[in-house]
Amino acid sequence: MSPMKNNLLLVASSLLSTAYGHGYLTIPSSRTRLGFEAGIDTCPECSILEPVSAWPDLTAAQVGRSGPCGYNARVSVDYNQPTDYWGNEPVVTYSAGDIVEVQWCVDNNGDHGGMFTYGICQDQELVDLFLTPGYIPTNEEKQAAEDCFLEGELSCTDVPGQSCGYNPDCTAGQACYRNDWFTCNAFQASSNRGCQGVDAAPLNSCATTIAGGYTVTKKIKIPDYDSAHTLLRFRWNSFQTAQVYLGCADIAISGSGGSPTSSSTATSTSTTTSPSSSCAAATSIPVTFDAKVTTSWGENVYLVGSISQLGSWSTGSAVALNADKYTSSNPVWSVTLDIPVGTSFEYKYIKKESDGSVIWESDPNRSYTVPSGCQGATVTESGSWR
Ligand SMILES: *[C@@H]1O[C@H](CO)[C@@H](O)[C@H](O)[C@H]1NC(C)=O
Ligand SMILES: [Cu+2]
Repeated sequence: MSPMKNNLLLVASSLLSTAYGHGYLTIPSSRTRLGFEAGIDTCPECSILEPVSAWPDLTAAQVGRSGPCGYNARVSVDYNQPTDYWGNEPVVTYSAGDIVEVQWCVDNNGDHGGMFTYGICQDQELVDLFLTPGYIPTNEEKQAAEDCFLEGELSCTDVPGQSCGYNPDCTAGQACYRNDWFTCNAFQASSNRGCQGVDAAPLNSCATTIAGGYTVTKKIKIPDYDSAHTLLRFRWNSFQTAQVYLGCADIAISGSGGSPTSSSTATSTSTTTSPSSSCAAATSIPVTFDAKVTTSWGENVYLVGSISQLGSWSTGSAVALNADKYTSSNPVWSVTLDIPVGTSFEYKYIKKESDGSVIWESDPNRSYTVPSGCQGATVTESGSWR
């Protein structure tokens, strides 16, 4: 990056940091996303609670008018209340115990670092206040719900093998308790400040209105809870600015004992308008497989699995990963494959030795379902050799 461009970025981000865009929950479709797609919200990444003492005390900020679901002061939209465009029915049904992929979108000028978390409040009466058409919860009710969402925090580390460097699971002193951006460099760094995200997702892999967005994809574990209509709350405590960003998606959870095949895929229900009018649905999505595998010289890593693109379990047809990102401290092998949305498959990583022999990962098989998304969306599936 040239010094010139770097200076421009510095200026732009300092000017924009209080006024403009940051991030919002996109999968499952949040109320904010639906408001954006319905044309009601001109800046979905701009629902901001400020000023607050957001860092490092992650829970101290009172939510006030923002509530758990966000208030966008630029357009005076209160997402804590249902409208014709959101809040009347769930956008997705999960099963208790499911591990599902969720995603939010961060603006390229608003990557303020910090930590993000998801929560589900299991007090249905309280949540119902946010599902009642025509009713705006009081600030006290909003705070009570926020406290309940924080109590019902979905711990990042509940998902086996997930890397949790940006979630409040960790405490001061741990390596994950960090002050840098979600990007690969500290925001005080003089160069390479914007190298894109937790997932290394490309710019414009999701929609924002300021400088283009990139996705942040993680998995959450759905708690053992049953509700025909409740809320998934997303919260990002900014490090760089005294701000918190909040949003909710309307979801349903079929409790334990439900059919294990009831899916975790987004069965998007239509509301009064077509919420996806500004989002052309992708038929296939580039899925990046990042595998941490420490290898020695001459060893290579491959992906083999149950679909033809992954060699139908034949090691001779396995897909080679590349070591472009590999370092001794972060031994990542990677490959990106375009796979049709909704495809479910099982797979494993294998190592091929220089003498041609194959070393398999231990059981169980890994499994994956390609999520649905807008054209341009990307997802990353990260894992470590086992
Ligand atoms: C993994 O998948 C292969 C191929 O379908 C199957 O033979 C094997 O039993 C599976 N392993 C486990 C632990 O389920
Ligand atoms: Cu900002």
